[in-house]
Amino acid sequence: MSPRADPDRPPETDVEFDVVVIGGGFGGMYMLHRLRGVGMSARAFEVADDVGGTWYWNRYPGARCDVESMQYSYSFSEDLEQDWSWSEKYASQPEILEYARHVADRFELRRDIRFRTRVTTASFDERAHRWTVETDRGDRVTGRFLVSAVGCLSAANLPAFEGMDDCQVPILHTGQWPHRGFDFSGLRVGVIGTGSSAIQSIPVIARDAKSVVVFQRTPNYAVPARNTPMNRDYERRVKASYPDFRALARTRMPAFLFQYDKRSALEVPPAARERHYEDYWRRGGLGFLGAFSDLLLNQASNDSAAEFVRGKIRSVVKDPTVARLLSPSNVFGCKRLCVDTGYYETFNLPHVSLVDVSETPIRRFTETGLAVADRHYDFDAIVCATGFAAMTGSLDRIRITGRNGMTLKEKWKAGPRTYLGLTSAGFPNFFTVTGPGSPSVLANMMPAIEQHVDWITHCLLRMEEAGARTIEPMVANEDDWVGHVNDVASESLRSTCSSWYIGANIPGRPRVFMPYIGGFPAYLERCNAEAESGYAGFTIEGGAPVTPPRTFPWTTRWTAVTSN
Ligand code: N01
Repeated sequence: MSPRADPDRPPETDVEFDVVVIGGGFGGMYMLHRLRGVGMSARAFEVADDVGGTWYWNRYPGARCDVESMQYSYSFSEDLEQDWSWSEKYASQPEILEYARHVADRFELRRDIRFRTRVTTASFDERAHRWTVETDRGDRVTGRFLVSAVGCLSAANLPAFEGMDDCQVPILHTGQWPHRGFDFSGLRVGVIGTGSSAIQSIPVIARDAKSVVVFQRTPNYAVPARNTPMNRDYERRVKASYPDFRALARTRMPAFLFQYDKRSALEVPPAARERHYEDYWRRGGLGFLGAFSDLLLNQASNDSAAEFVRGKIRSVVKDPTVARLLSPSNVFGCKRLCVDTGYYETFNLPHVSLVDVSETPIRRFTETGLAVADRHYDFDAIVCATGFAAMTGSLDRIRITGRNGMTLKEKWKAGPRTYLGLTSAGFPNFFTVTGPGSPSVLANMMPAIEQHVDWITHCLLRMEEAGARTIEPMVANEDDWVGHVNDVASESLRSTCSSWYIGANIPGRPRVFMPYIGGFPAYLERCNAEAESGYAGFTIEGGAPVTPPRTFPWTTRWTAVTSN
């Protein structure tokens, strides 16, 4: 019987591991694989009943990755890279989940994962120098090291609307979609939100539904995906030189390849600039942000791109009032740029309408629908595409206690404080994969995950070799890093709006730009330098001096760890 099919497994108590891993998404899976490769014992816990993380939960109609399939995949195994074949330029959620399952099968990862299990507490025992981890299934295990791979967009944000509990209409959240699917045929559907999840799902829901009413608080910019079936010739060419292709991608700010123009938008005359935007629009995808180098740095440049996209919205949406409502006025790309397939066109359909709730918010849920201002909307289903408590939401749900009884939540109450987005002072032997303060959501997640996991694995090996007990960052270095993360954020127009990047979507959260916006290459160099210095930015207790890894540099292609 596979571990995931065992709902009645007995709790594990008093079992010791080298490493306890939280999460069975792409981060947790690769962490397990690496640890196994270097002979360290590990136990991973995962809430879901299978691997896949974000791609396990986000099963809403139209869910799809907006990083190209050939780049949104693991690079650690050449055989895997060569064997797996994507069917489309941008993979759909079912296909990515299938890929995750394939990886789990291929590397036999499930045997070290306990599914349907939520980690509730993790406490560092300062005398034993070990983490004790407890779960909602009664497990109590210990690890010398604790690695969080809980994901950045995993804690669903379901706003507490009044009357929700009494609502008789099915309420769905895009990030917690029912696994049996949901049939919208002939139904009156309300959708709350107009972020990426809504923009992907609305056109698909509208195909079946009798009517769709979209409640929009803030319009978002969306560029066309231009998804196509996989071009097999392109696939062959990439596979013929995959290592070079990946290495090149790692030299780019977001760790994926796209056409990037080094000029400022302002140095190009208006007519030529318009043609240039047209060209990028025709290509589609997130690469639109690469049309000029200063779109996120210079307000006037940004305005030119914003106006171009608003012009596109006006040219597609027939009703001028609806077009105006759908047109954002804020900084282009400040909130995460959305990638769509037929989103704006959907508002030309007679059974799709848009309700502006920016001035008059949704007042309450009722038994049969929603009340906004003095109007009531009857629905057969309500979709909340209302996003996530991003970056720290999943960690906040676990009581993580470090030195002197300090919890991580308490330490981070004014905003996350990490060194390199990997570690946090006062929490020895604790690592976060794609945590706040790392490029994470601003980068292609797959290389971001691989780089973190490899860095952590190298570090653990060096610790083992030196016989060291604990490692944690020095407060001064953490303060410097937090300052640097803030400084680079303040140079970008991305820090200027109420986005989930700064926690603004959740009432009461501190407003701090959480991901590292300095780019993947600069970040990689910093992490390399830290390791090459023998982890000079850390306090390491016990054992001989910890030596740098032997397999550097990782400048363009870090070396996989298979032995020490
Ligand atoms: O969530 P969001 P998402 N009343 O936070 C609205 C990734 N992702 O799930 O902007 C009314 O972006 C809210 O309004 P406002 C990607 O990184 C990737 O769509 O706060 N409305 C907003 O419109 C993405 O950025 C893909 O004013 C309320 C919406 O709900 C991230 O996940 C696909 C409200 C939430 O938008 C999150 O995207 C999907 C309220 N009380 C997701 N509360 C890819 O393509 C919230 N809203 C790879």
